[in-house]
Amino acid sequence: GLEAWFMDTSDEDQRKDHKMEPNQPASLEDLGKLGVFYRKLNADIYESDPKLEEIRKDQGYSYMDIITIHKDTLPNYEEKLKTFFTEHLHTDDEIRYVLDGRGYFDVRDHEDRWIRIATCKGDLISLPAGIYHRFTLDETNYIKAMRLFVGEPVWKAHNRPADDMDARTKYIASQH
Ligand code: KMT
Ligand code: NI
Repeated sequence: GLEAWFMDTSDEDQRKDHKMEPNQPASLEDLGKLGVFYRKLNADIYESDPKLEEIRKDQGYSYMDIITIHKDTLPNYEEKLKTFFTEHLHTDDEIRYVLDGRGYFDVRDHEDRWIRIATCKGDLISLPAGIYHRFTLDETNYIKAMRLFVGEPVWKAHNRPADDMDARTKYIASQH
């Protein structure tokens, strides 16, 4: 399954794992409490996977596209990586299904600590609207992911501080 841990506070290379010494794991239950959900699927059959179809139908994920993040394939690669790694929130859930490669999704917990979520091929992850988060490649520098969305996608990132936004206040309220 998926591995997650509380991050150290060093600001060296974002692509390193930033585990604490000793490691402080975060559990799926910790993540679930923050509204972060996770499923494992068979990414080898993503084009015709009945399990993925079922999730898309049940959750209303009508939109999907595929993003490949690699220096040779993504226009404005460096700039986009900076944007992804700037702490932000969205007005909608961020849903990603890793088809190949790997990457780190970092989310803030209730005490404003960073939890780093290591995702790899077959991981479907959903971050709730209003949660502060960021994304980085790891040292392999490559990920291919399906982006899923309910209805017309809204990619806009609202950088922190965005505490007065509806999405944020609703998220905070949902946490009590
Ligand atoms: C995002 O919104 O942060 C991204 O699309 C990058 C992560 S997708 C693996
Ligand atoms: Ni985001």
